Amino acid sequence: MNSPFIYNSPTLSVDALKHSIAYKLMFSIGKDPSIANKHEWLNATLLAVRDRMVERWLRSNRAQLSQDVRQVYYLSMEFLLGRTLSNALLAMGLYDDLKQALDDMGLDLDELIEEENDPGLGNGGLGRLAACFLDSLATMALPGRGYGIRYEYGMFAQKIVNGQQAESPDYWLEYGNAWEFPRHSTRYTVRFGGRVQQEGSKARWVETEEIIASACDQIIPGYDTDATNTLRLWGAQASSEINLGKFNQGDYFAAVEDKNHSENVSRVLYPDDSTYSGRELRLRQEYFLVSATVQDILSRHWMMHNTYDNLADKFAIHLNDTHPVLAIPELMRLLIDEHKFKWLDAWQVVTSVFSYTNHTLMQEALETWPVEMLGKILPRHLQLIFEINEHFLEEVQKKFPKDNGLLSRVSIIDETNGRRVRMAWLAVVASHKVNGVSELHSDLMVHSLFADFARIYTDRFCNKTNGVTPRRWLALANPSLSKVLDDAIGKNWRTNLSQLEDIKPQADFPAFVQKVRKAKLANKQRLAEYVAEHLDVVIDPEALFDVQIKRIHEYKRQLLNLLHIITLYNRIKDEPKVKRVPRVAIFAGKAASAYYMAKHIINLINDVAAVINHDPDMHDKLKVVFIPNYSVSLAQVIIPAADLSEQISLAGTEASGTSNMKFALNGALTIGTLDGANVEMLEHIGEENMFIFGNTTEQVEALRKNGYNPREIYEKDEELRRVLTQIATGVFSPNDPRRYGDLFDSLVNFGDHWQLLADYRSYVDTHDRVDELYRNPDEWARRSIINIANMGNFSSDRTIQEYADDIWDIKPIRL
Ligand code: 26W
Repeated sequence: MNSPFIYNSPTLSVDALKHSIAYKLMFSIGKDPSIANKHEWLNATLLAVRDRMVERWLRSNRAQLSQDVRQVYYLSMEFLLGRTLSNALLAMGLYDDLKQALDDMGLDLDELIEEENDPGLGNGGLGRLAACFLDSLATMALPGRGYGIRYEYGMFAQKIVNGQQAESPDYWLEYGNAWEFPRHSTRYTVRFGGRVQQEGSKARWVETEEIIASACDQIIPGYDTDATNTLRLWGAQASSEINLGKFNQGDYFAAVEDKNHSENVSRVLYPDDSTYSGRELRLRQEYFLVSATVQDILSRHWMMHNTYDNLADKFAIHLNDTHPVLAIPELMRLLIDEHKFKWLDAWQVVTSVFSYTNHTLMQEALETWPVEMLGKILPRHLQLIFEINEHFLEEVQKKFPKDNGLLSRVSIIDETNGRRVRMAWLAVVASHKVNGVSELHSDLMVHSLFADFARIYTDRFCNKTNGVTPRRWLALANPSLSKVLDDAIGKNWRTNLSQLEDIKPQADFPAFVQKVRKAKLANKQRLAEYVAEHLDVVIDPEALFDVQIKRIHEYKRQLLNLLHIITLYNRIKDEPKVKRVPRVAIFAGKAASAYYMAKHIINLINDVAAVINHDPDMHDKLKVVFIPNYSVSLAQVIIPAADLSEQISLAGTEASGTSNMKFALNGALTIGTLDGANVEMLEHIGEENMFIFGNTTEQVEALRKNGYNPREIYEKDEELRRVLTQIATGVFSPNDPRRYGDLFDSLVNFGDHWQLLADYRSYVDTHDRVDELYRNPDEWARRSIINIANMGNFSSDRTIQEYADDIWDIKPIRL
């Protein structure tokens, strides 16, 4: 079966695939083909495809071991991978053969692909970035592994009920997960609680409660290469199946409860991005991830080298935000308590292996743990953190003896706020590199959040602008545009995105422009079908698709978008006869379950949609849709269909954004503020080809400092006043006219924290320019092509190359 000949010959490959799918169905799933359902066929197919990848995987692993290269371990509480089957087929070039094979068996591959569940093991940008990075690492044959948690429940499923978000649990493992390899023998004990017993200078952590972390591996295929990496996810198991003591005392239920308690650690993803919750279970999850991971890294190192003397030469550990920061004291603890390292030697290792990415400057998202809670759950780690802090403060004191106040500002322990441990500070002190995710964000980082640290550590901070993988976000998501590109410039853009520049000259050739337009139209039709089927709303594929899809958050300003839509509504109402550019405003995104304002905004979007979509005057001019349950797979359908990409966060608040890149890569034009990576996109795309509006970071700051009076804007701008009054008086919620009074107040009376009103006029006027351009479809398409052509820089391959060179010091393996 493993003769390369089989894979080289299409017919044999098709036959072999048919054979192995049937074989898997019978012998792994245990089902008769005549009665198997779709899920069973899907699982059989996944297993058959996986087999074809295992060989590469083993070869890759063997090469990594024998070449003994430096590795990176990427620690993240979230990996938002998206569906695996289509991606694996793309990576291996197996799509056509499999389609044929399934066709011969009376099955439809595209239907099976849609049947696969989309594991939502992340909240948004940060988790998806981790997934793009894994894809790039593998594709570039860079030795790296991801480490995360195998949550049983991912991001909640969102439904819209009476215009409001309703959450339900996402048990993504319902039909099993054919793709993973449980590693029943790769298990580590993770301990919590207890106390520290001092024996001379030696500390012993005793009387702990124990949980088992058990590994589950996923193959991460590289595109068009043998190189294949691993994502290892940890699941929690009770250390003894049930508490035998309690069981023997006859208390069966208490015994089973204990088991459940332990296993809760990997039960569910925290569905909150950007507000820190400080809950004990979250702390346990974070420690669970890092303890199992660091033990695994050390044991693998020992297996390969039989010594711990060369740790820092052999691996780098990357912290995706502060969530895995406890890896720092955990590595210290293991080296000192278990492997007899001296404190300073352990610290030397720590500061050479760790690096950390910051993904947000927002105060409310910064993790700090109460000293008391940390001391209760991880007493030994708290002790080590105090020691790290002492060493660090001593060093600072020596370097800046005269700076009063510096010590308390940089102390890892925040004494001003009921004694808390500042995780970001710990990350900065222990890492040799700290990076932000766009030039603007990295700049702000060293001038605001980490300003003191930038003085202390002058060459620690750097920028690594985010990127996205062209495999999933162009080749997979947009087959029609991919085909146009392949015909024009060949297929190599998949691994060398800068080649897209070669389409530039064609932007002036009508034939090429027509092809690009046709591809876009096909994608818009695909989305229109989805909307018709799932929302029962008819949208016209010829209309301008104006799209904002991302987490619902006040700083991202979905509400500003809505103010513009209501403005359009009023204009149409006032002059129904005037010919206009037809528009469909498309929203999608989840709100954290405890985030009142975000949920309220979802409600308003749906209320506005109901009014507009039922108004005959709006009929072919304006529609609003909120597509529920946003996910990676939905993004793959929506993004290629967008004409206009809304990237309208308040300047200085969005660290980078990554959907901005995905949209432009798929030929949408951007309307956006000078925020996050929009700034760099502008540098590449040129201002003629982007719609930039609104205040800059400096202007936002100035308003904050010198006083900002939203009420004045409200009173002066007649169109705006009308819109806000309508919201406040129940025009969109006639049965509950006061429903949005608080939204009105937050904007007009309570300071408009995200400065929507300050940017409203320039936003609306810029949208008028959008309309004007859309009236000229060829010119629109030409600019869209210029956008695509200039996106080369925003491949995650570029980002990962920079991490590999400047932070991790890793090189590709030879295969
Ligand atoms: C502790 C709660 C919590 C959970 C998640 C706080 C913060 C987060 C993340 C940092 C939120 C996040 O996903 N940030 C996004 O990261 C992307 C990848 O770098 C950026 O493109 C987005 O701008 C940033 O908001």
